[in-house]
Amino acid sequence: MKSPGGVPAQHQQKACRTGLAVSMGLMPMFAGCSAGRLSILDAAGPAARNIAQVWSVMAWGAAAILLLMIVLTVYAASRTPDRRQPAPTTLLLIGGGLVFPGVVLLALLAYGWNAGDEQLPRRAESDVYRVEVRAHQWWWEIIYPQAQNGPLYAVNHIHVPAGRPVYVTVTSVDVIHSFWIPRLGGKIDAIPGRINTIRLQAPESGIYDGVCAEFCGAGHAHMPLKVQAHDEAGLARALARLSTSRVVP
Ligand SMILES: [Cu+2]
Repeated sequence: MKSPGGVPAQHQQKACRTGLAVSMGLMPMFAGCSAGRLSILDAAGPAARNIAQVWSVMAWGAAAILLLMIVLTVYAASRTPDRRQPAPTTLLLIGGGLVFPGVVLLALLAYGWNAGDEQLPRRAESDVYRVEVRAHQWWWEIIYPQAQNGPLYAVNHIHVPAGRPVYVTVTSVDVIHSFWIPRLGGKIDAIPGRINTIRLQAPESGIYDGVCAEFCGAGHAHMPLKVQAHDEAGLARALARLSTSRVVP
């Protein structure tokens, strides 16, 4: 039996069943995205919120374009070809192949550019808390250069004030790593011989987990780190427990 468009009905039913099965298979995957200690969609700071918004815009935009493509494909597959009226191929190629993706990508570039700026230090920003991070295979050396009685040192655990911008300067002593606290902001590469800075802000006291986001050798999966945000008194107590000389794990 054929549908009015000439496509066998059993083929259409099979395509629908396949689409439904794929959609249902993907649902549990997306359900796991919304919360969790390393989820970018459970954003806590302003920089991470911007990234989550870009993700949402891209995801819903891509879904809308995919839906449009499916509708056009079904229409093209089901219509009866009219040999007297050739398809407007030039219009389709220029409109669908150049203008449409060009407009979409330019709009996305402009939107994403702003979100990227949120991750970077700002000119003339005061009341900034500074921390230095040196990546090693496979641990993070934390240095507090502004501590009252000289620098303080720690391993894999960063203490910061809640509600204040924190500038984290990141470098590496061996290979390229990537510093990433997903709930507070984006990734920044730790590159030997270079210093990169990322601006983070924790809205309230608590622990925000991080990882190395760049494969850096056999121990890559075992170099987690934590950012712990405190109120003023809590931060002073935490810093008082740190070492005044370099430490290793
Ligand atoms: Cu790594």
